[in-house]
Amino acid sequence: VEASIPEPLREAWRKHSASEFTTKEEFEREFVRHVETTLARSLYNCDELAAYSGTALAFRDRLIIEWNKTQQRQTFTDQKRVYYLSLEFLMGRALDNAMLNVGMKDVARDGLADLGFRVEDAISQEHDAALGNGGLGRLAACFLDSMATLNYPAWGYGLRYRYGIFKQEIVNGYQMEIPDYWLDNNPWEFPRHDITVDIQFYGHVNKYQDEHGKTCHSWEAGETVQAVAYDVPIPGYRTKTTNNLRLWSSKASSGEFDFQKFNAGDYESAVADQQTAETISAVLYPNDNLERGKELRLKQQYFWCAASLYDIVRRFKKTNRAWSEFPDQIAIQLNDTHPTLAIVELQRILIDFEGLEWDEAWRIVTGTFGYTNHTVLPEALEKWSVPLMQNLLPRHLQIIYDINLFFLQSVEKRFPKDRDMLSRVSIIEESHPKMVRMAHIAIIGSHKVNGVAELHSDLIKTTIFKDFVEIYGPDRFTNVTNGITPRRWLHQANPALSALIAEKLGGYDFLTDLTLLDKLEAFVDDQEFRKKWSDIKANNKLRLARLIKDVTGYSVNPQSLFDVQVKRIHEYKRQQLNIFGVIHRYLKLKAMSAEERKKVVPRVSIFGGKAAPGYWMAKSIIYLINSVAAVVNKDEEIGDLLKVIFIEDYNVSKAEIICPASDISEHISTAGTEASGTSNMKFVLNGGLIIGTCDGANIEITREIGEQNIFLFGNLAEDVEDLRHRHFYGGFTLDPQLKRVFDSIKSGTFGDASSFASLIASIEEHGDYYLVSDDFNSYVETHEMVDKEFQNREEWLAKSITSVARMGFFSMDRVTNEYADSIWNVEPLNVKDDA
Ligand code: OX2
Repeated sequence: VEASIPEPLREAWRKHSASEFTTKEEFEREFVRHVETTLARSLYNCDELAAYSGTALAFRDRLIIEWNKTQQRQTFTDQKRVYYLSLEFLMGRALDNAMLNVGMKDVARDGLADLGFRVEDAISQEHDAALGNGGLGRLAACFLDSMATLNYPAWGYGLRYRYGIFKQEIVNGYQMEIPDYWLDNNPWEFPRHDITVDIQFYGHVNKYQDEHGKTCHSWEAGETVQAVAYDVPIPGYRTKTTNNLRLWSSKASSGEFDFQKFNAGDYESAVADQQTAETISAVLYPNDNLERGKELRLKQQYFWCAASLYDIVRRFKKTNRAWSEFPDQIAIQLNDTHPTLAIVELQRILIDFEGLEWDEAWRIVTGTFGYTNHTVLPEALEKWSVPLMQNLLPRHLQIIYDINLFFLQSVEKRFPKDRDMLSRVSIIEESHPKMVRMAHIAIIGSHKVNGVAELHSDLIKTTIFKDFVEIYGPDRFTNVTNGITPRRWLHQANPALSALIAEKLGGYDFLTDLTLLDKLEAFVDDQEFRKKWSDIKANNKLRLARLIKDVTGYSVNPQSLFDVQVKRIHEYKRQQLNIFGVIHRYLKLKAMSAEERKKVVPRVSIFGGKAAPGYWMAKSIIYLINSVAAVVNKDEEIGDLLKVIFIEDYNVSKAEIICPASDISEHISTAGTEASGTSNMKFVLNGGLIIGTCDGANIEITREIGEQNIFLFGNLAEDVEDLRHRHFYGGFTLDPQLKRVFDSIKSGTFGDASSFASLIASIEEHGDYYLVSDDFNSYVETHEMVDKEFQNREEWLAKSITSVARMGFFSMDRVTNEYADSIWNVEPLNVKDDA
């Protein structure tokens, strides 16, 4: 490629090629240039938002220079690449991360100070990029950080939603949803108006014979929409690698903006078509662990899969390789079943357009894809109705039926006459209407299926995917326990702790090799170190107390035990168990004498998280938390002994303040329901202890840090089925302490009891599916132990330090390397300094 450009031309380009600022002066020059020209502002009207934008633009220039070089390097070396397909990328803010990853935060801080700004103020102007619901989307973001840091040639593909996850406001205790229009002032994306793909929907399939008599299919579209690429640079930490996140935006395809209508004077309806096309990428569906089968959601999925595959295939074809080499060049990872249509789309491209035979095409497809499962909850498993799919994607449905036919024929051969097995594993569920089971396509069309924590990976093999283990053998199924990026979740969120660790370990290498943290154990008894450690926690608690004051108006005593549960509100995550526990504590406090109260450890119970807008029970839980807060927080008799806080609009940037400030955090899902959890890791990595059930990654955290350093309680996953059965057939007895809690709610202590009736009924009357009553006693007792142990500050501190020292396993870098070795078969790219 290079040789095709004449030397003088290359020379001219080289001479004027953009260069990166490296000094404070250069940064200031770039900053002022952007403020004055790009933003058309001046010294006199440069406010904090403009200071943010100017800084962001200066850093963006740096990133894009490295981005260009990285893309060239990856094209020239022509190694196998990874494509990570995720409908969600919960990125949070980019500026702080970019500054830290390129190692220029101090330069920016000093430069901004010269110009009259504080770097923290500039950083806090940025709007979170919140293109995700919770853990699944944040995991995708951590992947991007790790893949770039480890120099993997990797791209993310997603949707460029105009509206991210809604903003949550609490009004009179209730959740209100405000649209999150986040794209104004977003300097981090590069529109690629030249990279577009026409995506078709609806219509019908023509069958015909080609000149060799072979039966062929062509899909005549009923509607065409255009996908436009927007690129977001992803800088690695301390490396030149800057990878790409490509997000697709929808608009009317150029042919579609109907000039006939326009010429006929029907301008309004021509514009209306345009708007219809744009709705495809308009909004992120705000459900976590729930699928609702909406047509627009299926349109989003196909739009994004088809555009991404077109792009991937186009890039592959430029290399002029044989199709059989496709899986040696490309690995595609499916983040849950949301991108499953990519499997069908690749098969369609290979047989309908490239003329491959079915078997050859299918070998390529299965060699390319890997599928990550994130849940066993039945309500989250995707199914699409056959009539819906027939209408929207007629050719894909035919291919799905063919995949199913060949698959079932092979199963039939191995398990002759096992009709039940055939109907269980069929892609098509024989219901009314018939449904397409996306997880079955994902398993059949991938060479590896993985769960996200050991217990979860065992559960999928023994429950929902048991038959497939029999069919394919255990090797198709594997576990890769989740992790988190220490760059954002330690270095960025907790700079003081990161600096203290660096001081002890002689530098920041632990940020790229988190197992080095184990060297901290040698300092557990070092008094000076312990003092600094506990001062840092105290400061982080102060920082959170200020945030609490800002967003709720409540003042909390930073000396109290900070007890935090922040995550999506969901019955299986059991925020109801937590708030019932808080009520129990309140009732106990009320019954105490003044003398007894003196011995009580003051506590702040902190909640945060969004409920899906249509999830009534989750919204009732939020309302109960706020109703309890309203009563408890103004009870003068109780004062600082108990405060209840709901932090509205929990998001990534708030998590960065909350995680470093916990004494204890709660990960208390019904055993067997939380696939992994990742905030548990963030809290422990920041020196907080956790209270949790034997669920998801809590189990492996316990294995790593030792059971003396974690507060475990509750029933085990293996007992859950039995208990549920007993609730229905053996009669149900409510835990007596929980009964007292319910009695106080029913008597109106926290306002109109009818608001909480369904919450209580789900436990008392409807079988207590999530085992709140079964676990209540153990939960309450464990909290009493927490209170006791918190009073022994020295012991507590030792636990905190020891736990952090043992968290190396949960680095996202370990996770990424495991995927690379056991699923993708890709190598990192060697990044030379001169490249
Ligand atoms: C979440 C899971 O609920 C959580 O346990 C896990 O840590 C996270 O994914 C990342 O693996 N939607 N969100 C999830 O699963 C689904 C489906």
